[in-house]
Amino acid sequence: MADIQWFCDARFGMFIHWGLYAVPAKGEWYASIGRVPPERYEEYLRTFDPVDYDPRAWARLARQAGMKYAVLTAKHHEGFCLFDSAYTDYKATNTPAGRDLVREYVDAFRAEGLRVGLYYSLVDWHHPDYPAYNDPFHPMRGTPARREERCDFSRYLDYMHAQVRELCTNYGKLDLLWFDFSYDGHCGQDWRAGELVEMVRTLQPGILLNSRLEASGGSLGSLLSGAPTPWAGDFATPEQILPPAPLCRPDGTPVCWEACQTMNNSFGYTAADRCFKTARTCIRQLVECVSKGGNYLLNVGPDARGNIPPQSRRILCEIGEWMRLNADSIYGCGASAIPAAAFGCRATARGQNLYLHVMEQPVGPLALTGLSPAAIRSARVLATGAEADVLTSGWAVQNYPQTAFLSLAAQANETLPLPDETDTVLHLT
Ligand code: H79
Repeated sequence: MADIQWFCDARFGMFIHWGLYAVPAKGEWYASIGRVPPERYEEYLRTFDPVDYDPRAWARLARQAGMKYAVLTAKHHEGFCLFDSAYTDYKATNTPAGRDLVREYVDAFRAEGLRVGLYYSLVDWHHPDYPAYNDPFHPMRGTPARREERCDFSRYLDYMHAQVRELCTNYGKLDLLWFDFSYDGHCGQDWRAGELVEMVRTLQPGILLNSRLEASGGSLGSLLSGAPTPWAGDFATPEQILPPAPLCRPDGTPVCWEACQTMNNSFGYTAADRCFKTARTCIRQLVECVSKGGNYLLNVGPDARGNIPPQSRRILCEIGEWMRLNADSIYGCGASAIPAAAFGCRATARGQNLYLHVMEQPVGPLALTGLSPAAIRSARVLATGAEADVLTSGWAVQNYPQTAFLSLAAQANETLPLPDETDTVLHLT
């Protein structure tokens, strides 16, 4: 049985997009957007030389940021494999790296105590048996080519299944497999998904699967329906969008989900994209996910030498500083009985613990509308332990008995610091 509890408790993971696309440095969709012919793209095999690849350093960075798991692109849409597959020459062993880069990642992240996941693209722009002509995304789309006559999708499926078998056999216990993605004519059983899932779950009992054997970033699949397919996966994967409320089935059962998000506007390393979010924005997105019962998979795109961009490292360090003081409001937490966003705060909860992420410095006391003062046993700033008093007198208290007013002033004249760079978390029990 898939053990989803660790995943829901973890809440925060690292997505790593790394492949040949790091060489042209224009993002992982470059082959498609630039309509780069395979012969030309293959030249990156000779120039992908990751001399700085240090997965242990990546893993430390992830751990120090407070991330509990990671997902690395073993193969992205370009078709290049970071692992030593027996079924293709288009792989890391045939680059100057000359070795299996997935194995080093798996070993390093395990050694740092993180759960290990692999991303595997169902889409493949390099394999000759992956149809191109009518595919809206394929680099060779629309090109009149004899290629299509020889193209046999069932042979591609054999290849794809064989590679997934390799990933599930050669790297010890995997915690998670992340397929990407389904679209017109390539969805569910078109991938022979039933057979694939059975194989994966046999080889890796307990592994978690995402939803994209039948879904994409913009669709969530049958996981949210009353009757999920056997290949619906264990968690939904909204991409570059956050659901407005917790996800659930028609009968109200919550559905696990994980939002993947970029730090700039690209997953794969993009030299020109310097449009990075602030750490505070990332923290707020993490908190928003948790407040709606979801996970946050934050992406890094290492360059072709194997370096995570300095902007990304900095964001992760800053998130780590916040997490060291506030992680209790993240791990094991989920949606609370009060709305995800209320009182100008975001609320996360774990059992009897309610965490209010104060996103705006209130004018005077913080008014918790609908939360009776008697219901609050204790209110403290999570990071410092400083007490926040529940007001017991004054016109507001007299006129709004069903509203608790939290004074953020520890003593009469001393306002608790609510720093500008990060949100303050109030811990209520
Ligand atoms: O691996 C990351 C993306 O490359 C991949 N999923 C995440 C995890 C992904 N596959 N498909 N999509 C994302 C959605 C496709 C969006 C597109 Fe486009 C819109 C393809 C063409 C137009 C994005 C924007 C890519 C090119 C322009």
